[in-house]
Amino acid sequence: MTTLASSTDGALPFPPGFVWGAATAAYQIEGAARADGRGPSVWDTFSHTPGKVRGGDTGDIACDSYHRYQEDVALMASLGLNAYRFSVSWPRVQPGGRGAVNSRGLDYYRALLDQLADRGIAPAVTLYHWDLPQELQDEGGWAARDTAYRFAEFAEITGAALGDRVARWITLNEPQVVANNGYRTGDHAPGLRDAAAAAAATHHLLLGHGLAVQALRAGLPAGTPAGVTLDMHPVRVVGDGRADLVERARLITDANLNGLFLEPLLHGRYPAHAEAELLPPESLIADGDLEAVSQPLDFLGVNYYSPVYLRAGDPRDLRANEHAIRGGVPGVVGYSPESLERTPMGWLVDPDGLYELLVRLSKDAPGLPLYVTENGCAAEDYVNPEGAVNDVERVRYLHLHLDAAARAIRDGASLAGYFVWSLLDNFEWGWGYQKRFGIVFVDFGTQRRTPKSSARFYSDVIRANAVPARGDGAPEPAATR
Ligand code: GCO
Repeated sequence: MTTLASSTDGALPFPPGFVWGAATAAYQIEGAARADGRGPSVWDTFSHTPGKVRGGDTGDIACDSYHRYQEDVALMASLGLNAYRFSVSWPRVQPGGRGAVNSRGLDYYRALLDQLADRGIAPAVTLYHWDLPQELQDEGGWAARDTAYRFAEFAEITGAALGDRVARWITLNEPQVVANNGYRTGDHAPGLRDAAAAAAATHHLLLGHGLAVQALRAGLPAGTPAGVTLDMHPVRVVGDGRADLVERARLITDANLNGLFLEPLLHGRYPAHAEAELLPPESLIADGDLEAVSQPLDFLGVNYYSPVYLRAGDPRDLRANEHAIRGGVPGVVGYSPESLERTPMGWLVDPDGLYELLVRLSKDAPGLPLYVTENGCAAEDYVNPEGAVNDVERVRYLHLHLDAAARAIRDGASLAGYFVWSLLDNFEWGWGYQKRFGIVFVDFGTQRRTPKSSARFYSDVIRANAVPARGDGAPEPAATR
Protein backbone atom coordinates (compact mmCIF):
# COMPACT_ATOMS: atom_id res chain seq x y z
CA MET A 1 0.00 0.00 0.00
CA THR A 2 1.62 3.25 -1.10
CA THR A 3 1.06 6.15 1.22
CA LEU A 4 0.42 9.51 -0.31
CA ALA A 5 3.04 12.21 -0.32
CA SER A 6 2.19 14.92 2.15
CA SER A 7 3.53 18.33 1.29
CA THR A 8 2.51 21.92 1.79
CA ASP A 9 3.20 22.84 -1.84
CA GLY A 10 0.18 21.95 -3.91
CA ALA A 11 -1.99 21.70 -0.80
CA LEU A 12 -5.65 22.37 -1.55
CA PRO A 13 -7.26 24.96 0.76
CA PHE A 14 -10.67 24.91 2.42
CA PRO A 15 -12.62 28.17 2.86
CA PRO A 16 -12.26 30.26 6.02
CA GLY A 17 -14.75 29.14 8.67
CA PHE A 18 -14.99 25.61 7.28
CA VAL A 19 -16.58 23.27 9.83
CA TRP A 20 -14.33 20.40 10.88
CA GLY A 21 -15.93 17.69 12.98
CA ALA A 22 -16.27 14.05 13.85
CA ALA A 23 -19.50 12.08 14.04
CA THR A 24 -20.91 9.44 16.39
CA ALA A 25 -24.33 8.07 17.32
CA ALA A 26 -25.94 7.39 20.69
CA TYR A 27 -26.48 3.65 20.45
CA GLN A 28 -23.04 3.14 18.95
CA ILE A 29 -21.00 4.86 21.67
CA GLU A 30 -22.98 5.71 24.83
CA GLY A 31 -23.54 2.37 26.57
CA ALA A 32 -25.37 2.85 29.90
CA ALA A 33 -28.32 1.13 28.25
CA ARG A 34 -30.40 0.99 31.42
CA ALA A 35 -28.89 3.88 33.38
CA ASP A 36 -30.85 6.81 34.74
CA GLY A 37 -34.22 5.83 33.37
CA ARG A 38 -33.30 5.07 29.75
CA GLY A 39 -35.92 2.85 28.09
CA PRO A 40 -35.26 0.10 25.51
CA SER A 41 -34.87 0.92 21.82
CA VAL A 42 -35.36 -1.38 18.83
CA TRP A 43 -31.58 -1.80 18.75
CA ASP A 44 -31.52 -3.02 22.35
CA THR A 45 -34.12 -5.61 21.39
CA PHE A 46 -32.43 -6.51 18.11
CA SER A 47 -28.88 -6.81 19.49
CA HIS A 48 -30.12 -8.98 22.36
CA THR A 49 -31.82 -11.32 19.89
CA PRO A 50 -29.51 -14.27 19.25
CA GLY A 51 -28.02 -14.37 15.77
CA LYS A 52 -28.74 -10.76 14.83
CA VAL A 53 -25.40 -9.16 15.66
CA ARG A 54 -21.96 -10.69 15.15
CA GLY A 55 -20.71 -12.43 18.27
CA GLY A 56 -23.83 -11.46 20.18
CA ASP A 57 -22.42 -7.94 20.64
CA THR A 58 -24.77 -5.29 22.04
CA GLY A 59 -24.66 -1.56 22.77
CA ASP A 60 -25.04 -2.17 26.52
CA ILE A 61 -21.53 -0.78 27.22
CA ALA A 62 -20.15 0.28 23.78
CA CYS A 63 -17.57 3.07 24.34
CA ASP A 64 -19.15 3.95 27.72
CA SER A 65 -19.31 7.53 26.48
CA TYR A 66 -22.25 8.17 28.79
CA HIS A 67 -19.66 8.16 31.59
CA ARG A 68 -16.55 9.18 29.60
CA TYR A 69 -17.84 12.13 27.61
CA GLN A 70 -15.47 14.58 29.33
CA GLU A 71 -12.51 12.50 28.14
CA ASP A 72 -13.97 12.25 24.65
CA VAL A 73 -14.54 16.00 24.40
CA ALA A 74 -10.98 16.60 25.60
CA LEU A 75 -9.81 14.28 22.80
CA MET A 76 -11.79 16.30 20.25
CA ALA A 77 -10.24 19.51 21.53
CA SER A 78 -6.74 18.01 21.37
CA LEU A 79 -7.35 17.26 17.68
CA GLY A 80 -8.53 20.79 16.95
CA LEU A 81 -12.11 19.82 16.00
CA ASN A 82 -14.43 22.82 15.91
CA ALA A 83 -17.63 20.73 15.66
CA TYR A 84 -19.03 17.44 16.92
CA ARG A 85 -21.97 15.52 15.50
CA PHE A 86 -23.72 13.23 17.99
CA SER A 87 -27.24 11.87 18.34
CA VAL A 88 -29.74 12.10 21.17
CA SER A 89 -31.09 8.75 22.35
CA TRP A 90 -34.86 9.09 22.07
CA PRO A 91 -35.53 6.38 24.72
CA ARG A 92 -33.17 8.22 27.10
CA VAL A 93 -35.36 11.32 26.81
CA GLN A 94 -38.76 9.61 26.48
CA PRO A 95 -38.38 5.99 27.67
CA GLY A 96 -41.68 4.94 26.09
CA GLY A 97 -41.33 7.19 23.06
CA ARG A 98 -44.15 9.45 24.15
CA GLY A 99 -45.31 11.61 27.06
CA ALA A 100 -43.27 11.71 30.25
CA VAL A 101 -39.78 13.18 29.87
CA ASN A 102 -36.83 11.57 31.68
CA SER A 103 -35.02 14.63 33.00
CA ARG A 104 -31.91 12.60 33.89
CA GLY A 105 -31.62 11.70 30.23
CA LEU A 106 -31.69 15.35 29.24
CA ASP A 107 -29.19 16.13 32.00
CA TYR A 108 -26.60 13.94 30.25
CA TYR A 109 -26.94 15.93 27.03
CA ARG A 110 -26.83 19.24 28.89
CA ALA A 111 -23.56 18.14 30.54
CA LEU A 112 -22.15 17.09 27.17
CA LEU A 113 -23.12 20.46 25.69
CA ASP A 114 -21.40 22.19 28.63
CA GLN A 115 -18.18 20.37 27.84
CA LEU A 116 -18.41 21.22 24.16
CA ALA A 117 -19.15 24.87 24.88
CA ASP A 118 -16.17 25.08 27.24
CA ARG A 119 -13.96 23.85 24.37
CA GLY A 120 -15.51 25.98 21.64
CA ILE A 121 -16.77 22.91 19.77
CA ALA A 122 -20.04 23.48 17.91
CA PRO A 123 -22.65 20.72 18.48
CA ALA A 124 -24.50 19.21 15.53
CA VAL A 125 -27.32 17.14 17.02
CA THR A 126 -28.96 14.24 15.18
CA LEU A 127 -32.40 13.60 16.64
CA TYR A 128 -32.85 10.16 15.13
CA HIS A 129 -29.94 7.80 14.56
CA TRP A 130 -31.99 4.58 14.47
CA ASP A 131 -32.76 3.98 18.16
CA LEU A 132 -36.56 4.04 18.05
CA PRO A 133 -38.16 3.43 21.47
CA GLN A 134 -39.32 -0.19 21.48
CA GLU A 135 -42.80 0.74 22.70
CA LEU A 136 -43.38 2.68 19.49
CA GLN A 137 -42.21 -0.25 17.39
CA ASP A 138 -44.68 -2.44 19.30
CA GLU A 139 -47.34 -0.17 17.78
CA GLY A 140 -45.96 -0.38 14.24
CA GLY A 141 -42.88 1.80 14.41
CA TRP A 142 -42.20 3.83 11.28
CA ALA A 143 -44.79 1.80 9.38
CA ALA A 144 -47.39 3.59 11.52
CA ARG A 145 -48.21 7.22 10.78
CA ASP A 146 -48.52 8.06 14.48
CA THR A 147 -44.76 7.58 14.94
CA ALA A 148 -44.18 10.67 12.79
CA TYR A 149 -46.18 12.70 15.30
CA ARG A 150 -44.39 11.13 18.25
CA PHE A 151 -41.09 12.08 16.59
CA ALA A 152 -42.25 15.68 16.24
CA GLU A 153 -43.15 15.70 19.95
CA PHE A 154 -39.67 14.36 20.79
CA ALA A 155 -38.14 17.07 18.60
CA GLU A 156 -40.14 19.75 20.35
CA ILE A 157 -39.09 18.50 23.80
CA THR A 158 -35.42 18.14 22.88
CA GLY A 159 -35.35 21.44 21.04
CA ALA A 160 -36.85 23.22 24.03
CA ALA A 161 -34.40 21.58 26.43
CA LEU A 162 -31.19 21.97 24.42
CA GLY A 163 -32.08 24.28 21.57
CA ASP A 164 -30.16 27.48 22.13
CA ARG A 165 -26.89 25.59 22.63
CA VAL A 166 -26.99 23.52 19.45
CA ALA A 167 -25.38 24.95 16.32
CA ARG A 168 -27.25 22.78 13.84
CA TRP A 169 -30.03 20.21 14.06
CA ILE A 170 -30.25 17.08 11.92
CA THR A 171 -33.68 15.42 12.09
CA LEU A 172 -32.91 11.97 10.65
CA ASN A 173 -29.82 9.97 9.87
CA GLU A 174 -30.10 7.92 6.69
CA PRO A 175 -33.86 7.27 6.54
CA GLN A 176 -33.18 5.13 3.46
CA VAL A 177 -31.27 2.65 5.57
CA VAL A 178 -33.94 2.69 8.28
CA ALA A 179 -36.70 1.83 5.79
CA ASN A 180 -34.69 -0.61 3.68
CA ASN A 181 -32.54 -2.45 6.21
CA GLY A 182 -34.94 -2.20 9.13
CA TYR A 183 -38.21 -2.98 7.38
CA ARG A 184 -37.36 -4.62 4.01
CA THR A 185 -34.20 -6.72 4.30
CA GLY A 186 -34.34 -7.17 8.08
CA ASP A 187 -30.60 -7.00 8.77
CA HIS A 188 -31.12 -3.90 10.93
CA ALA A 189 -33.55 -3.31 13.80
CA PRO A 190 -36.47 -3.92 14.00
CA GLY A 191 -35.57 -6.78 11.62
CA LEU A 192 -38.71 -6.88 9.46
CA ARG A 193 -38.97 -8.26 5.94
CA ASP A 194 -42.09 -6.53 4.80
CA ALA A 195 -41.98 -4.46 1.60
CA ALA A 196 -45.28 -2.71 2.35
CA ALA A 197 -44.08 -1.76 5.84
CA ALA A 198 -40.83 -0.46 4.32
CA ALA A 199 -42.70 1.72 1.82
CA ALA A 200 -44.92 3.06 4.59
CA ALA A 201 -41.86 3.70 6.76
CA THR A 202 -40.34 5.70 3.90
CA HIS A 203 -43.23 8.10 3.93
CA HIS A 204 -43.62 8.33 7.68
CA LEU A 205 -39.89 8.98 8.17
CA LEU A 206 -40.13 11.84 5.69
CA LEU A 207 -43.31 13.12 7.34
CA GLY A 208 -41.61 12.88 10.73
CA HIS A 209 -38.74 14.95 9.37
CA GLY A 210 -41.13 17.64 8.16
CA LEU A 211 -43.12 17.78 11.38
CA ALA A 212 -39.91 17.82 13.44
CA VAL A 213 -38.52 20.73 11.44
CA GLN A 214 -41.75 22.61 12.06
CA ALA A 215 -41.54 21.81 15.79
CA LEU A 216 -37.89 22.90 16.01
CA ARG A 217 -38.49 26.13 14.12
CA ALA A 218 -41.50 26.93 16.32
CA GLY A 219 -39.39 26.69 19.46
CA LEU A 220 -35.83 27.62 18.50
CA PRO A 221 -34.22 31.03 18.02
CA ALA A 222 -34.97 32.24 14.51
CA GLY A 223 -32.43 31.04 11.99
CA THR A 224 -31.18 28.02 13.94
CA PRO A 225 -30.15 25.70 11.11
CA ALA A 226 -32.19 22.52 10.63
CA GLY A 227 -31.49 19.84 8.06
CA VAL A 228 -31.41 16.12 7.37
CA THR A 229 -28.71 13.57 6.61
CA LEU A 230 -28.98 11.19 3.64
CA ASP A 231 -26.64 8.40 2.63
CA MET A 232 -26.01 8.96 -1.06
CA HIS A 233 -24.43 6.88 -3.79
CA PRO A 234 -23.46 8.13 -7.25
CA VAL A 235 -24.61 5.48 -9.74
CA ARG A 236 -22.16 4.81 -12.56
CA VAL A 237 -22.48 2.75 -15.76
CA VAL A 238 -19.49 0.78 -17.03
CA GLY A 239 -18.91 -1.45 -20.00
CA ASP A 240 -20.44 -1.18 -23.44
CA GLY A 241 -23.13 -3.81 -23.32
CA ARG A 242 -26.75 -2.75 -23.97
CA ALA A 243 -26.18 0.96 -23.17
CA ASP A 244 -29.92 1.75 -23.38
CA LEU A 245 -30.82 -0.96 -20.88
CA VAL A 246 -28.05 -0.04 -18.46
CA GLU A 247 -28.92 3.65 -18.65
CA ARG A 248 -32.51 2.80 -17.74
CA ALA A 249 -31.20 0.77 -14.81
CA ARG A 250 -29.06 3.73 -13.79
CA LEU A 251 -32.11 6.02 -13.62
CA ILE A 252 -34.05 3.45 -11.60
CA THR A 253 -31.17 2.72 -9.22
CA ASP A 254 -30.43 6.42 -8.72
CA ALA A 255 -34.10 6.96 -7.88
CA ASN A 256 -34.19 3.98 -5.54
CA LEU A 257 -31.01 4.87 -3.64
CA ASN A 258 -30.97 8.67 -3.79
CA GLY A 259 -34.12 10.18 -5.29
CA LEU A 260 -36.53 8.28 -3.05
CA PHE A 261 -35.70 10.68 -0.23
CA LEU A 262 -33.98 13.56 -1.99
CA GLU A 263 -36.84 14.37 -4.37
CA PRO A 264 -39.56 14.59 -1.69
CA LEU A 265 -37.25 16.71 0.48
CA LEU A 266 -36.19 19.11 -2.28
CA HIS A 267 -39.19 19.02 -4.59
CA GLY A 268 -42.16 17.62 -2.65
CA ARG A 269 -42.61 14.62 -4.94
CA TYR A 270 -41.58 10.99 -5.13
CA PRO A 271 -39.27 10.06 -8.02
CA ALA A 272 -40.99 8.84 -11.18
CA HIS A 273 -38.28 6.25 -11.91
CA ALA A 274 -38.23 4.57 -8.51
CA GLU A 275 -39.21 0.92 -8.37
CA ALA A 276 -42.95 0.84 -7.61
CA GLU A 277 -42.53 -1.45 -4.60
CA LEU A 278 -40.40 1.18 -2.82
CA LEU A 279 -42.97 3.96 -3.21
CA PRO A 280 -45.60 4.60 -0.53
CA PRO A 281 -49.17 3.99 -1.74
CA GLU A 282 -51.16 7.16 -2.42
CA SER A 283 -53.50 6.14 0.41
CA LEU A 284 -50.75 6.88 2.95
CA ILE A 285 -50.03 10.36 1.60
CA ALA A 286 -52.44 12.84 3.21
CA ASP A 287 -53.05 16.37 1.98
CA GLY A 288 -50.25 18.60 3.19
CA ASP A 289 -47.79 15.79 3.87
CA LEU A 290 -45.45 16.56 1.00
CA GLU A 291 -45.58 20.27 1.72
CA ALA A 292 -44.40 19.53 5.27
CA VAL A 293 -41.72 17.17 3.95
CA SER A 294 -40.38 19.67 1.44
CA GLN A 295 -40.27 22.80 3.55
CA PRO A 296 -36.94 24.54 2.99
CA LEU A 297 -33.83 22.97 4.48
CA ASP A 298 -31.11 25.10 5.98
CA PHE A 299 -28.56 22.48 4.91
CA LEU A 300 -28.29 18.93 3.60
CA GLY A 301 -26.09 16.38 5.33
CA VAL A 302 -24.46 13.85 2.99
CA ASN A 303 -23.04 10.55 4.16
CA TYR A 304 -20.69 9.23 1.51
CA TYR A 305 -18.77 5.99 1.54
CA SER A 306 -18.76 4.58 -1.99
CA PRO A 307 -20.58 4.67 -5.35
CA VAL A 308 -22.61 2.04 -7.16
CA TYR A 309 -21.51 0.66 -10.52
CA LEU A 310 -23.79 -1.05 -13.04
CA ARG A 311 -23.12 -3.03 -16.20
CA ALA A 312 -24.89 -5.40 -18.53
CA GLY A 313 -25.06 -8.90 -17.08
CA ASP A 314 -27.31 -11.71 -15.98
CA PRO A 315 -28.60 -11.41 -12.39
CA ARG A 316 -29.34 -15.16 -12.54
CA ASP A 317 -25.74 -15.97 -13.42
CA LEU A 318 -23.53 -13.49 -11.59
CA ARG A 319 -19.85 -13.39 -12.50
CA ALA A 320 -16.92 -12.38 -10.27
CA ASN A 321 -17.33 -8.88 -8.77
CA GLU A 322 -21.00 -8.83 -9.80
CA HIS A 323 -24.04 -8.64 -7.51
CA ALA A 324 -27.77 -8.15 -7.75
CA ILE A 325 -29.12 -4.58 -7.52
CA ARG A 326 -32.21 -3.29 -5.69
CA GLY A 327 -35.15 -2.94 -8.03
CA GLY A 328 -33.19 -5.07 -10.49
CA VAL A 329 -33.57 -4.41 -14.20
CA PRO A 330 -33.32 -7.60 -16.30
CA GLY A 331 -29.96 -7.76 -18.03
CA VAL A 332 -28.23 -5.39 -15.60
CA VAL A 333 -26.10 -6.22 -12.58
CA GLY A 334 -24.21 -4.36 -9.90
CA TYR A 335 -20.46 -4.46 -10.43
CA SER A 336 -17.33 -3.71 -8.41
CA PRO A 337 -14.51 -2.72 -10.77
CA GLU A 338 -11.41 -4.77 -10.13
CA SER A 339 -9.33 -1.61 -10.57
CA LEU A 340 -10.73 0.03 -7.44
CA GLU A 341 -9.39 -0.51 -3.93
CA ARG A 342 -11.73 -1.97 -1.35
CA THR A 343 -11.95 -1.51 2.40
CA PRO A 344 -11.90 -4.59 4.68
CA MET A 345 -15.71 -4.45 4.49
CA GLY A 346 -15.47 -4.76 0.71
CA TRP A 347 -16.64 -1.17 0.16
CA LEU A 348 -15.17 0.46 -2.93
CA VAL A 349 -12.68 3.28 -2.35
CA ASP A 350 -13.68 5.89 -4.94
CA PRO A 351 -13.12 9.53 -3.93
CA ASP A 352 -14.29 10.75 -7.33
CA GLY A 353 -17.74 9.63 -6.21
CA LEU A 354 -17.67 12.20 -3.41
CA TYR A 355 -16.51 14.91 -5.82
CA GLU A 356 -19.27 14.00 -8.30
CA LEU A 357 -21.94 13.89 -5.60
CA LEU A 358 -21.08 17.28 -4.11
CA VAL A 359 -20.87 18.99 -7.51
CA ARG A 360 -24.15 17.40 -8.64
CA LEU A 361 -26.04 18.29 -5.45
CA SER A 362 -24.83 21.89 -5.68
CA LYS A 363 -26.31 22.06 -9.19
CA ASP A 364 -29.55 20.31 -8.16
CA ALA A 365 -30.01 22.58 -5.14
CA PRO A 366 -28.16 25.84 -5.85
CA GLY A 367 -27.13 27.69 -2.69
CA LEU A 368 -28.13 24.91 -0.30
CA PRO A 369 -25.22 24.46 2.14
CA LEU A 370 -23.91 20.90 2.19
CA TYR A 371 -22.11 19.10 5.00
CA VAL A 372 -20.38 15.78 4.65
CA THR A 373 -21.89 14.41 7.84
CA GLU A 374 -20.12 11.06 7.48
CA ASN A 375 -17.14 9.81 5.49
CA GLY A 376 -14.60 7.25 6.58
CA CYS A 377 -13.68 3.61 6.39
CA ALA A 378 -13.30 0.45 8.39
CA ALA A 379 -9.72 -0.77 8.72
CA GLU A 380 -8.01 -3.67 10.47
CA ASP A 381 -6.51 -1.51 13.20
CA TYR A 382 -4.38 -2.78 16.08
CA VAL A 383 -2.12 -1.35 18.76
CA ASN A 384 1.46 -2.20 17.79
CA PRO A 385 4.27 -3.10 20.22
CA GLU A 386 5.16 0.59 20.52
CA GLY A 387 1.58 1.33 21.60
CA ALA A 388 0.70 3.12 18.38
CA VAL A 389 -2.10 2.49 15.84
CA ASN A 390 -0.66 3.18 12.42
CA ASP A 391 -3.83 3.02 10.29
CA VAL A 392 -2.19 3.89 6.98
CA GLU A 393 -5.21 2.67 4.99
CA ARG A 394 -7.51 5.13 6.74
CA VAL A 395 -4.99 7.96 6.35
CA ARG A 396 -5.00 7.24 2.63
CA TYR A 397 -8.81 7.01 2.47
CA LEU A 398 -9.24 10.34 4.28
CA HIS A 399 -6.52 12.02 2.23
CA LEU A 400 -8.17 10.98 -1.06
CA HIS A 401 -11.64 12.03 0.06
CA LEU A 402 -10.59 15.32 1.60
CA ASP A 403 -8.75 16.04 -1.65
CA ALA A 404 -11.98 15.30 -3.54
CA ALA A 405 -13.95 17.57 -1.19
CA ALA A 406 -11.48 20.43 -1.65
CA ARG A 407 -11.63 20.04 -5.44
CA ALA A 408 -15.43 20.02 -5.36
CA ILE A 409 -15.41 23.32 -3.44
CA ARG A 410 -12.90 24.74 -5.92
CA ASP A 411 -15.32 23.69 -8.70
CA GLY A 412 -18.33 25.35 -7.13
CA ALA A 413 -19.78 22.91 -4.60
CA SER A 414 -21.48 24.54 -1.59
CA LEU A 415 -19.65 22.39 0.95
CA ALA A 416 -19.57 24.08 4.37
CA GLY A 417 -18.16 21.33 6.55
CA TYR A 418 -16.91 17.77 6.96
CA PHE A 419 -17.47 15.26 9.78
CA VAL A 420 -15.30 12.17 9.75
CA TRP A 421 -17.00 8.90 10.63
CA SER A 422 -16.10 8.26 13.33
CA LEU A 423 -14.43 9.85 16.34
CA LEU A 424 -14.22 6.47 18.09
CA ASP A 425 -14.26 2.82 17.13
CA ASN A 426 -17.80 1.85 18.08
CA PHE A 427 -20.74 -0.57 17.73
CA GLU A 428 -21.00 -1.09 13.96
CA TRP A 429 -24.59 -2.36 13.94
CA GLY A 430 -24.81 -5.95 12.61
CA TRP A 431 -21.02 -6.24 12.69
CA GLY A 432 -20.85 -5.47 16.39
CA TYR A 433 -17.35 -4.30 17.44
CA GLN A 434 -15.50 -6.18 14.74
CA LYS A 435 -15.41 -3.28 12.28
CA ARG A 436 -13.41 -0.28 13.42
CA PHE A 437 -14.22 3.15 11.87
CA GLY A 438 -12.69 5.45 14.45
CA ILE A 439 -9.79 7.85 14.14
CA VAL A 440 -9.36 6.96 17.81
CA PHE A 441 -8.81 3.31 18.74
CA VAL A 442 -10.96 1.98 21.57
CA ASP A 443 -9.85 -1.02 23.62
CA PHE A 444 -13.37 -2.15 24.54
CA GLY A 445 -12.06 -4.29 27.41
CA THR A 446 -10.39 -1.37 29.18
CA GLN A 447 -12.10 1.58 27.40
CA ARG A 448 -8.64 3.04 26.77
CA ARG A 449 -8.64 5.53 23.89
CA THR A 450 -5.59 5.71 21.57
CA PRO A 451 -5.52 8.34 18.79
CA LYS A 452 -4.52 6.67 15.52
CA SER A 453 -2.25 8.03 12.78
CA SER A 454 -5.45 9.11 11.02
CA ALA A 455 -6.31 11.33 14.01
CA ARG A 456 -2.99 13.12 13.61
CA PHE A 457 -3.43 13.40 9.87
CA TYR A 458 -6.95 14.81 10.28
CA SER A 459 -5.75 17.20 12.99
CA ASP A 460 -2.99 18.49 10.68
CA VAL A 461 -5.53 19.08 7.89
CA ILE A 462 -7.81 20.98 10.30
CA ARG A 463 -5.01 23.16 11.61
CA ALA A 464 -3.84 23.96 8.08
CA ASN A 465 -7.43 24.20 6.80
CA ALA A 466 -5.97 22.55 3.73
CA VAL A 467 -5.32 19.03 2.48
CA PRO A 468 -1.80 18.11 1.35
CA ALA A 469 -1.24 17.40 -2.33
CA ARG A 470 -2.03 13.80 -3.08
CA GLY A 471 1.35 13.32 -4.65
CA ASP A 472 0.35 10.01 -6.16
CA GLY A 473 -0.05 11.39 -9.66
CA ALA A 474 -3.72 10.41 -9.74
CA PRO A 475 -5.77 12.23 -12.41
CA GLU A 476 -8.31 14.94 -11.61
CA PRO A 477 -11.79 13.71 -10.59
CA ALA A 478 -13.90 12.49 -13.50
CA ALA A 479 -16.28 15.44 -13.77
CA THR A 480 -13.51 17.95 -14.48
CA ARG A 481 -11.58 15.84 -17.01
C1 GCO B 1 -24.31 4.71 8.54
C2 GCO B 1 -24.48 5.11 9.90
C3 GCO B 1 -23.28 4.90 10.80
C4 GCO B 1 -22.39 3.72 10.43
C5 GCO B 1 -21.30 4.14 9.45
C6 GCO B 1 -20.43 2.95 9.03
O1 GCO B 1 -24.02 5.59 7.74
O2 GCO B 1 -24.55 3.55 8.28
O3 GCO B 1 -24.82 6.49 9.96
O4 GCO B 1 -23.93 4.67 12.01
O5 GCO B 1 -21.77 3.20 11.58
O6 GCO B 1 -21.87 4.65 8.29
O7 GCO B 1 -21.26 1.97 8.45
